[in-house]
Parts: sequence; C-alpha cells; structure tokens
Amino acid sequence: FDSAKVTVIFVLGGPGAGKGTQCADLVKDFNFCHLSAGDLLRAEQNREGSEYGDLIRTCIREGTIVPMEVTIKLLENAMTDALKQKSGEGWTDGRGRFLIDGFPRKMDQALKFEETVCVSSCCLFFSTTEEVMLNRLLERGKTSGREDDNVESIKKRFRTYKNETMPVIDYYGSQGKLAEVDSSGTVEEVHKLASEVVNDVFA
Ligand code: UP5
Ligand code: MG
Repeated sequence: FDSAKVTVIFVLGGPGAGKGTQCADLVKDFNFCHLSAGDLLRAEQNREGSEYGDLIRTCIREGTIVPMEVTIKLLENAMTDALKQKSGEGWTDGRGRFLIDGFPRKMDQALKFEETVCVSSCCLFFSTTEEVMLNRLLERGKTSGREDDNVESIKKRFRTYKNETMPVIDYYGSQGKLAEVDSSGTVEEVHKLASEVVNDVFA
C-alpha cells in the first residue's frame, strides 16, 4: 500500500497500562483501525497451520519479544486488509488511520517498521506505576484466560518492558514524537487526555 496515504500512531506503555482499553475508545471518536500486535500474535498462534504457533506461545508466556519479521508481516497484512475494506467509506479524507498498539517494543522493530512499512506520526505513551499495572493485570487474569496474566509471567513482562521497550520510548522522546499520558486515573480521565493528543495530530 501507499505509505503516504496512512496516518500511524504507535501506542506504547507497560503491560496493563491500559493501551487496549484506550485504543477501543479512541476508535469510536476518530474512526481508527486499531491493530494490537499482541492480539495479532495470539490469533496467529491459534491459526491452524501456522508455523509460528509454538514460537509465539513460548515468547508470550516468557514475556519475551517475538522475532520482528513475524510481527511486522502480521501488521503489514492487517493494514493492507483494512485499507481494502475501509477505502470508500469511513475514511473520508482518503487516508487510513491506524492505532498500532503494543508495537514497536524493541528498537530493531521500530527502525525496521519505519524503514519498510511507514513512518509514524507520533507515539502515544501511557505511563503509570508497576503497582497499578500489576493490580490491573491480576484482576483481569481472573477471567481473561491469557497465558501471561500470572505473577510469574507479569514479572518477566515488566523486565522486558524496562530493558527493551523503554529505549524505544526514549528514542521517540528524542525525536520530539512522544506524547506521554498518565494512565493512572479512571478510564474516562485517561481517555480525555489521550483524545487531546490525537486531536493535535489531526489538527
Ligand atoms: N484497565 C484499563 N484501564 C484502566 C483504568 N484506567 N482504570 C482501571 N482499570 C483499567 O488493561 C488491562 C486491564 O486493566 C484490563 O482489565 C482493563 O479493563 C483494566 P488493557 O487495556 O488490556 O491494558 P494493555 O496495556 O493493553 O495490557 P496488555 O496486557 O495487553 O499489555 P501487554 O503490552 O503486556 O500485552 P500485548 O498483548 O501487547 O503483548 C503480549 C505479548 O505479546 C508480549 O509480552 C510479547 O511476548 C508479545 N509481543 C511481541 O512479541 N511483539 C510485539 O510487537 C507485541 C507483543
Ligand atoms: Mg493490550
């Protein structure tokens, strides 16, 4: 697809910071296509005939990052599909609008995606404390069925976030592309702050 015809906002933040929740609400206001890298990986893991199922399962349980080729391909395919489906309706200005959630979570992915797929407009960063994130994930874990919503996996996810993803966040900060939003408040409070950021992107 033509990378000049899309607007991409990366959405980052620690495990349980509220990325998915906030993206779902932004979709309603701004008509985005929301692509969660984690959700795409979980779908691929469960797809019959996938050669990556075991690899993805192990990485998710261990809180490590799936090799970027796999994730970038899934994102690129999903963007291509969305552009086919949405063109002509919804995106009246002819530009595809994407919220890419939980990606890029490592420097190599950030550089590769922007080199081969498209350049992002900004990085929306939901920040809060580990305590808040842990409590949210343990609460969700009671019903989510997610294989990584247990204390052991959560600790590993926090470690990967600190070591691999924080450098990406710092990188976008140094590029002047970072918009940090405190996600400690209620869903509504955080949504208000996030909407202001997105409004600025489209202003
Ligand atoms: N909740 C949300 N907001 C709240 C609020 N303001 N007040 C009170 N409660 C709130 O929220 C988590 C929980 O908190 C929910 O129950 C929600 O109701 C509540 P959610 O919106 O789901 O948070 P989110 O930040 O999306 O948390 P998630 O667990 O999805 O984050 P992760 O980044 O850990 O998970 P992701 O799915 O992105 O990745 C999973 C794994 O996939 C990674 O660990 C990695 O192994 C792999 N992966 C890759 O390898 N490469 C990638 O590029 C991406 C993922
Ligand atoms: Mg999520």
